[in-house]
Amino acid sequence: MADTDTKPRTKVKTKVERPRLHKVILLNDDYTPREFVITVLKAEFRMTEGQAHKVMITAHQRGACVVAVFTKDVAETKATRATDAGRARGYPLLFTTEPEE
Ligand code: TYC
Repeated sequence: MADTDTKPRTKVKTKVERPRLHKVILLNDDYTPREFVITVLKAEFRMTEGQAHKVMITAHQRGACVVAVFTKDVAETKATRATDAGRARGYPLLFTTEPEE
């Protein structure tokens, strides 16, 4: 029977998935000064003046703009910090997060 011996054919396949990324979204409002929005984008998201201006204008014109994508924790922390920076100055500036895809 040596010729007919078979080995088990079951293989354990480990599946590793990348963590889903989350978008940070800047929402427009009628009260926060444009310059302040740019200041927050530069401070919290390490943007250049030019990048921050482009994102601010896009949110201003279209109502919202994706700022960047991060892991869930980082996205939520940055959105909260940026929103709080506006609130500390009495502005209704709002950053939200949502999963990508
Ligand atoms: N709409 C604001 C104004 O006219 C500026 C602004 C832009 C506020 C983008 C929020 O996400 C924003 N002063």
